[in-house]
Amino acid sequence: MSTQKAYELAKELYASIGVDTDKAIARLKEIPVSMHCWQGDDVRGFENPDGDLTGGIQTTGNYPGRATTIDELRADYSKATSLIPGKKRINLHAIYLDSNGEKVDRDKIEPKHFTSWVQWAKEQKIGMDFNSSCFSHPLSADGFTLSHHDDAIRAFWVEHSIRSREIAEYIGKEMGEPAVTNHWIPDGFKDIPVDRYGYRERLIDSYDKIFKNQKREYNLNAVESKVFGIGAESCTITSLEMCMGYAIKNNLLLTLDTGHFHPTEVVSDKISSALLFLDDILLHVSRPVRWDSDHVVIFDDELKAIAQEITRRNFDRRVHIGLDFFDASINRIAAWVIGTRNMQKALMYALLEPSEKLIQLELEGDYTSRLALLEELKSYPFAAVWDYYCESEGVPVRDGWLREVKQYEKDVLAKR
Ligand code: RNT
Ligand code: ZN
Repeated sequence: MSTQKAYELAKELYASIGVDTDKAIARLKEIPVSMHCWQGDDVRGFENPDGDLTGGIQTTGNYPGRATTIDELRADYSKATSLIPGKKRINLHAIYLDSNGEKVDRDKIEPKHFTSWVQWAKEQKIGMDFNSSCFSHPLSADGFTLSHHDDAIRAFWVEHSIRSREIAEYIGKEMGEPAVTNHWIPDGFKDIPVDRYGYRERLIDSYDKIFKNQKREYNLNAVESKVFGIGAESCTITSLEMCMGYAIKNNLLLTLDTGHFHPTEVVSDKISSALLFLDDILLHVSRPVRWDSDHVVIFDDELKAIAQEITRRNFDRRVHIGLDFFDASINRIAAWVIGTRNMQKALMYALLEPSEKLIQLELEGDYTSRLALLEELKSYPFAAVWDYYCESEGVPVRDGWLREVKQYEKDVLAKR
């Protein structure tokens, strides 16, 4: 059956429960997903690509064909985006600077190191987001950056973070829409600390210096919480309370990473609370497997629940969707395509709900109908709508994209 024909049937069926599939598609088209650059090269960047990845995060696997130059990363990234419908944004870390081979330390980075990225993003017709990089550096080797007890080291990371914020403001100004900049730090203790307060007090002092004079018209700053890291199992300085408290008080965004909580906690339950106190939040959609393992995002119940929390109450603009996974054991372009398309698929699934009707049933206390409808919706033909959307966006339908990735692997990746 043609994709078009399947869509017509699905459209009719959804219309019978009051869902307009054309409207759902139009809305999905406008929801950007920020695709992280770091899936393409195992979080190495171009400042010191042969250095170790530190900061309590880890990529495992050695699938061949990793991008090792800016040109390779850009080529791989645009191969991936050519297979993904809708609006995309590239999420860059500061260590992906283009310095023409010159060694530029973190406290010396400038907008000029990112002009070629801006140019490229414009050509690609994608948005841009940014991140400070407070890891994989000799001055973060003992596990502390913005909360460091050594004033000189702390000042180094404050300077790096201020420059990152300013670069992001330059990017937002150039691109004509604000960038979203995430500030994640690895700071934490392997063993039980005695002065948690002191470290957190210093972190606040650093944050105050970094965000003073922030220009929200060009860039939105976000602080990312985390429950633990490798080597920081007993205490992370950026706990949820720290980041949420600071964000509320200082008009920042809170970053909720799906891998940064205890295994039975879910981000889908946190979005509504955060949005009652904050204008915007940033998501790092990932897939933790027993720990913050950063597996590729799959189409699971929690992903759908996150999408539903966004769409049911029309938080499309207040929730900035970023992805954060890094799997080096499979084709990296496929990883991007699978994870990003799954995020969009989950949004499509959520947009095809009769949300108002469900909310009404809940208010009436008719939990029987609420459960019945939610369960029946699971076997409605949402895939026919998704396929039609892909076709109308000019990207491969269903697994058609895989052939292209395999071909690219043969033609390009295998020759690296
Ligand atoms: C680490 C955080 C952070 C990083 C990226 C590279 O635990 O999730 O977001 O994954 O910034
Ligand atoms: Zn993250």
